[in-house]
Amino acid sequence: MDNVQLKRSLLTDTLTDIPPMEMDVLSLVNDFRRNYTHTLGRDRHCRSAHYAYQALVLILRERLMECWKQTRYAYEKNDCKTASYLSMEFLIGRTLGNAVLNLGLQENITLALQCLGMELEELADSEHDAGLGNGGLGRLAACFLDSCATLQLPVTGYGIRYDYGMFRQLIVNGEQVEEPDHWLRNGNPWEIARPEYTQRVHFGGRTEYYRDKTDRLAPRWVDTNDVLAIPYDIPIPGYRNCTVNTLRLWKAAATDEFDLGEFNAGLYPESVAAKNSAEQITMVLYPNDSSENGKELRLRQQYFLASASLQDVLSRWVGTHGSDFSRFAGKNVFQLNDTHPSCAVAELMRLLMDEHGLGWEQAWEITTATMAYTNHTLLPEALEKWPVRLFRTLLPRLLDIIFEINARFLAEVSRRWPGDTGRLSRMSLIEEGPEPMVRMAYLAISASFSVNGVAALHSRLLAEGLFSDFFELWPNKFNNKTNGVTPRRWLVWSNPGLTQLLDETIGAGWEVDLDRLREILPLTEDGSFRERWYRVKLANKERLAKLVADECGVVFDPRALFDVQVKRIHEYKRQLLNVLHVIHLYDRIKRGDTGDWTQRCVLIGGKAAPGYFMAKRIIKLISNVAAVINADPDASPLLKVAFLPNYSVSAMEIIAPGTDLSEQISTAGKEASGTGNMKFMMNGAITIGTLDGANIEIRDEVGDENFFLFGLSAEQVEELRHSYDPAAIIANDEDLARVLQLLSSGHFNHFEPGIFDPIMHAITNPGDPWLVAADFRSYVEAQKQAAALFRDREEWTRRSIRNTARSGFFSTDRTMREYNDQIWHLPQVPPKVNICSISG
Ligand code: 26W
Repeated sequence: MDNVQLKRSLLTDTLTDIPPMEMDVLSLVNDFRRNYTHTLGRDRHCRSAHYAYQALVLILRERLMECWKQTRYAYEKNDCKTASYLSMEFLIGRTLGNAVLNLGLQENITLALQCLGMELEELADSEHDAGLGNGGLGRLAACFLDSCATLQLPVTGYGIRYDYGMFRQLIVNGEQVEEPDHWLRNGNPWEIARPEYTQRVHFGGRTEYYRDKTDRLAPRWVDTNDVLAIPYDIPIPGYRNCTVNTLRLWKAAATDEFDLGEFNAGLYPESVAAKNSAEQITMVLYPNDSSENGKELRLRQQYFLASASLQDVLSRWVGTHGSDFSRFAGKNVFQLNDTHPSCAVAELMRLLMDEHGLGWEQAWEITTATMAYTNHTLLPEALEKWPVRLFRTLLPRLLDIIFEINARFLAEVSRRWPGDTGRLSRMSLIEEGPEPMVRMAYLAISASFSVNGVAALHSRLLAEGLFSDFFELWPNKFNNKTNGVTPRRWLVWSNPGLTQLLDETIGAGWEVDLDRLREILPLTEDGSFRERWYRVKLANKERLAKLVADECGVVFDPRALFDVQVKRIHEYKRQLLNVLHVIHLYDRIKRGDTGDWTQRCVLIGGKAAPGYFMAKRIIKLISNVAAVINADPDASPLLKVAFLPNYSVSAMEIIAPGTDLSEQISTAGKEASGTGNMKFMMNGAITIGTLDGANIEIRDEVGDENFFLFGLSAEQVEELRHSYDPAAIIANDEDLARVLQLLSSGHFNHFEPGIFDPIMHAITNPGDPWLVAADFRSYVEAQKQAAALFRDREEWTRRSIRNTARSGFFSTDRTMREYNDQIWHLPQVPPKVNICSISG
């Protein structure tokens, strides 16, 4: 191909006269049929819905293509500053519905499919989730991209194209069983391979010094094992605005080089087979979201992402600006999604110095003016550290650079605090000890001009606690950017009933100006509006009840209080506290304490990291408690419990609209932000929660009376740790004592003796970091208030309406404006108009 002279004039570059693709129903029908028969080669004998789905994707993709190109051209033409969002995870979920929505084609596609005897919802449902993330951090990245495209900001997402995403969770005999998620098996019609932008990533080898052109000794990385990084691009359409941004995911591939030794020895198949190890780099997403496990393959993944992405940006720079990097920092910014891509700090230094000939000072100036770091966790065990030893064998040249950064950094610290050796060892990028470690968060902080947390409390705790030494040194780097969620997916797409009601009430446009939802506030006093609101919620609860019946075999009554906790299973998120409350309700029923009862359906869902013993045992407890309660004829009319297997983005699209009560019950000071809390609020659920993460800001927005608050504050939690005495709490609380008695008596594990002993032990241990027993009483009281209020349908509905009405702040449009105004400083760049017929 290389030597074929393409006649540029025949390509579309210079032509603007490709007619925009038609959006009317007839054109959609015709294009669907053309794609189905001619592109996919299917006919009426084909019974698989998959090809209909594919044909639908193709007609949407065609309609995105011209906008995608024009968006790129507009960014190029303006030579504008761009941001690269580097993330090991993008939890996209499904793309079809979102594309239809953002293209403004919902009505016409629905009609076109009707003509063809199909339903949009059915085809959308047949799409496999792109589960390229663990939870909050990965989903946040996906919401950010949606908002950046909607705001027409030049932002590219860079990530990894894992062959296997987040595992599929089965529940067998109440326990989690993991199954691989081979989401690419039937191909991914949304991605476009771009092998022409392949990059080469080095591993192993050693640093060697040689004499450069100016006869200076210069380092270079030699004897490396190289891996190719092939980009696959996914379009990210903005909301009805012709902008289509890019998510670029890297796949690892072997180089064509052979180990000549083996090759000549006649070991041809063996030397080809050895290439497999290169391809393993992007094979699977690590399913841990709270503790790092120090696996070499994970570090390979991280460096692979950082190196390929930076090389991509640099080669584009050199292509347009040549080797002059003086304006590079003014035109580029890299946002590090946690420390996972923080090798990028040292890699940018290496590329600028070793590949582009810059000196240390200039390279450092560029690096520190372009790197920005977001922290997503306060848990110390989740802070990444890599053994120096591993770095030395895998990335020797990077280790040289990290040592040099550290030496210069420590010199700065000692200038500021002469003789303070304690501080030097606390702050060093290298943790000393029998196995010296590179502290990735410190590397990221030392090279970034911005360090942010993801909710107000979290950002404050970072500055006061985890990173206090760094805050003292560089207070101005630290800032807060409270998370959000995209209202297009989490309200417009997932809750069409409420969307219609809102459209009819305040008129369209609120989807991109979510503060406008406040306009419904006066209608809380309008009885007929409340009635419509209630009806929408009821219909959504019927939809959720169907999901629960299908997936769990448990029948939920839509008139009951739907009490939901879905998120990763972790001790700090305290699903255990939820179960203790459920057992308490069951105990009340068995005691006959059922006066003024509120019928309740409790739904819990989420995945446990495969190696996290306690989290898995908590799933087992939830399952067993559910089985006992649902099978008990006294209990089941009043209380139902279900564990939903395989919680995912597409499950949440049904769960959030159908929820009344949103459980956000983490130990205060542990949940960085939470974003599920925002999805629930937006869909009119009321939160029961602690003063943790973004709950605090949710309560500030919605008002105390529209939020069920309980539990210790972050300060009280730290205070109590010294004197925590769960035995005394249990002795003084008859309800809790009875619950724990039921739990330890084997009532929920008749044929599995002892299996819940570790849970009993955790709750009664004075060292329990999550203080489950401490918050039990106030949790039960808050739950009582919720139950009582639910019986007053009118008042509950008023508060539900207020939750949606005051959720505007939690749109990622607001979050992205803040990142842009305070960190990135990108211009808003619309593509050339009239090239496509997408408009509001
Ligand atoms: C190294 C293993 C590992 C992997 C992922 C450690 C930590 C993580 C993430 C930082 C965990 C995560 O997803 N954190 C969540 O980020 C969300 C988005 O900011 C927040 O809303 C959640 O509170 C936070 O738990």
